Amino acid sequence: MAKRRLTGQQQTRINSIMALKQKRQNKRDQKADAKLSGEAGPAFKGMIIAHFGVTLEVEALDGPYKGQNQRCYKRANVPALVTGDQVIWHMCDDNEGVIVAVCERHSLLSRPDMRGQMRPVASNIDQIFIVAAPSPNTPLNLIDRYLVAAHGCNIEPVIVLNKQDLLTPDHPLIDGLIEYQRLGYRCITLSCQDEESVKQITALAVNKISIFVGQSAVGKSSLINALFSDVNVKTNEVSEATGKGKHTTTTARLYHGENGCDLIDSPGVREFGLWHIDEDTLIGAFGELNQAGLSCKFRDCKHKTEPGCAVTLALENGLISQRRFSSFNSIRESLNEVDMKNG
Ligand SMILES: Nc1nc2c(ncn2[C@@H]2O[C@H](COP(=O)(O)OP(=O)(O)OP(=O)(O)O)[C@@H](O)[C@H]2O)c(=O)[nH]1
Ligand SMILES: [Mg+2]
Ligand SMILES: [Zn+2]
Repeated sequence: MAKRRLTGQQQTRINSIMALKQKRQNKRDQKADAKLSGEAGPAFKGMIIAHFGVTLEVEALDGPYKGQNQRCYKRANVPALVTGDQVIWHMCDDNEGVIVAVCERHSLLSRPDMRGQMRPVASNIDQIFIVAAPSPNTPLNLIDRYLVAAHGCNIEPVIVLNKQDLLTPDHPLIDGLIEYQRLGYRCITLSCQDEESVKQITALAVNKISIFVGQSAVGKSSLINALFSDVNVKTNEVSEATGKGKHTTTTARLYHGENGCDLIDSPGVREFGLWHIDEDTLIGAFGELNQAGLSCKFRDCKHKTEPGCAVTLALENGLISQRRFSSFNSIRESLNEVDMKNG
């Protein structure tokens, strides 16, 4: 996790980029307001399928356009919208829609932006598929970060190890997954090249909205392609120069499958800042530490050098792994640092 304190110059630059973005957004919102200033037709329910800088793609959920995707703007008084949002919209004379309200969200996955402000990623999600792969290698600490984020927004995580065909028998992800399984997390191993193995996803996704998250090039879009024969999402190889992905997917998009299996493909991230998470949520996400910590002598024990620390004892006895404890400490240390997201 690359962390750096921002210099004054960097902060000013980020502020001016964000101000420019806000100005553009205001202009677009004003456009939507102007559209609706005339006669507004009937209101319909819709769902945000994808979000493009200027417009949103909305699937009509009722009325004469039911099942169709409609390009829409949003009114200025409507908060930032994301894929998965349920909205109320009107059709305008020029065949463009205007969103006038957003319905209450039952869940929201967010992450901090460059300025540390929370940005929603997708809403109304029931399940997060954390996609990992041996190439580009997914560090176990990144999986831990996603597990913390999932815990923080109360969404069920599933760890998906993709590219099984590239796994060597001694790869650290294998032991990592054995440990996650032992801790009670649902884990599946598959390869997009093996149709049968990919069906494990559909079996877990019936009547749910699920999202694929993970680094660039771990195969999130390839999974969508493997699962839906009628879609062909753009995919890209790992860069030979950097060994990293090329950030092929640029916007989160929802795909409908059979049996109410809705899957959201999302852009790859290199890092997942967690400074919106407090220490209680963090330790809550590390269930084994949380459990052992209940027996510490001091209620506010930091599990560092305190006497009577049950976490230290559990570490010595091998009940908590050194790897997870180090991961916990590194996330704890990063909670208050300014992070640069460059995913
Ligand atoms: N060997 C192997 N390659 C795979 C597998 N799944 C995906 N790939 C390849 O991995 C590369 C990256 O896949 P993508 O689906 O574009 O990855 P992504 O996670 O969507 O990446 P971003 O959109 O950049 O976030 C492509 O070249 C795929 O063909 C797999 O199971 N095995
Ligand atoms: Mg992709
Ligand atoms: Zn302790």
